Amino acid sequence: VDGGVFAAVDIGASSGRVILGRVGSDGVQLEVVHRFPNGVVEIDGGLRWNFDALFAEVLEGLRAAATVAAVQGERIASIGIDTWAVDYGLVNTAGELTAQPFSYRDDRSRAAVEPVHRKLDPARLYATTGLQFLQFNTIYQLAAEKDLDGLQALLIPDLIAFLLTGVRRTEATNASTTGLFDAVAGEWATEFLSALGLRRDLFPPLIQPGETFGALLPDVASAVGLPRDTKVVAVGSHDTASAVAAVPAREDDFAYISSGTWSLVGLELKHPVLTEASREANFTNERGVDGTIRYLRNMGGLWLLSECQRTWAAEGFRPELPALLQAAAALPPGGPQINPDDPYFIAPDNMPERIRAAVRLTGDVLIDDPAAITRCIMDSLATGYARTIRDAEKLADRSVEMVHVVGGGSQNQLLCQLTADVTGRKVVAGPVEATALGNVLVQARAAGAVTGGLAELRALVAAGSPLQVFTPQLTRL
Ligand code: LFR
Repeated sequence: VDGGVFAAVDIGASSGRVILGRVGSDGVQLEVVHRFPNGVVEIDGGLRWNFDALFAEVLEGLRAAATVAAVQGERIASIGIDTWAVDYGLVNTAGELTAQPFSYRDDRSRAAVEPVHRKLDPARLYATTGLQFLQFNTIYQLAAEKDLDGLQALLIPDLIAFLLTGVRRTEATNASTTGLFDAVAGEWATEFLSALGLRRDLFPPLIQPGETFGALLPDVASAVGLPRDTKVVAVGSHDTASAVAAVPAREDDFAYISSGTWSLVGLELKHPVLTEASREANFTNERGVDGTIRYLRNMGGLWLLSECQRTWAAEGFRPELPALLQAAAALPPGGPQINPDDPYFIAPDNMPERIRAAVRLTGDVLIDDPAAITRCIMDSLATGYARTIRDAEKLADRSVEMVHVVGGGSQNQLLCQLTADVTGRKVVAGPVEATALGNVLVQARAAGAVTGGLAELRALVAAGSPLQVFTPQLTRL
């Protein structure tokens, strides 16, 4: 380990940050230099991301990073970018963004599913892409576009990289979430693009994590106060790819839960599982750093709770999260549950009532009380995690002893304990900032500051992060 300072731009569905990562032999120290909110907004009749505002925050964050580094006498070796997957912006030949990008939570892609499946049978799609069916996969969003003439689609992190460097590329881990990517070949599934009447160059050529996009555009460099030769390096630009790269596992056979807005629950494999059984169970084979496969299911996540909190706040009730979780933990086990993966919960609107309605459909009753609703979400997530891990083991013919929880949800003690209880496995919680760590470590390796494979990167995470272990108690559900 040679040391070095790297800037990570990490934007999630509810917030973004620019972080300085200092790499040393005792791990990675992160310093958040800029934090900003994010969320879907209603613009031009659709649920979209306010990308212009996000990009302004990225520049603000890089300016802050440059200032902090200058004060410390440090040189930022490179910049890496990760965000959520699937979504894209459309850019014209002049390089201008033609509209604020749609969010995967917008409903327009739903109507495009059937027409796509009439041209490309879901079984055929899965056999090549290995991608789980989600109505918002890029392939369906693109099918809902009216006019793609002369436009190029840039996935959100690639769009940021393009605006910083002028270089158009599609980072491979994120490309694997489009539904237009061949999971075995690791290349675009061009036959699918053609079948849908999409140009082969709709997306720019691939770039792998660790490769360089290019140096900052002169205007950008001077605007943010960084040297002109500062490079933007591709990382696992799909946030989940970066998060899983930083799971502090020492063993080979582990399950992970990347816990944030979503819960991404599954295993890391060397080869995709493309069987019909796997398709029916709706498992995905997303590409990870170093060509690994993330075999997982997208499960409901803390979106369910944060949306409830948003509704409660609008009603004048603003409980602190720790107090809410404590009250939920004090409730007796065996309460009502929902299926947290139900597409019914994707859109943002009165979540407490929708959860209660879902419980009513099961013939049970969930009282209109924040603690009870919170407990219902936690129980339902833990039960879902256990089911998903069991399914993954069976479908991939593997068995795991340990469950690693990374991301924001690793701080949720109730959820971690329930997960240990219901799965009957040891749960190792942390680090919270796995995504940023994965982002920084892939940059550090590209710079030669760190050597080795994922095992070596993970050992550095384990060395530098406080982890909490939860052992299974008598099942409380
Ligand atoms: C998590 C995530 C998931 C992806 C979802 C939508 O932040 O990237 O992996 O399925 O967001 O893009």
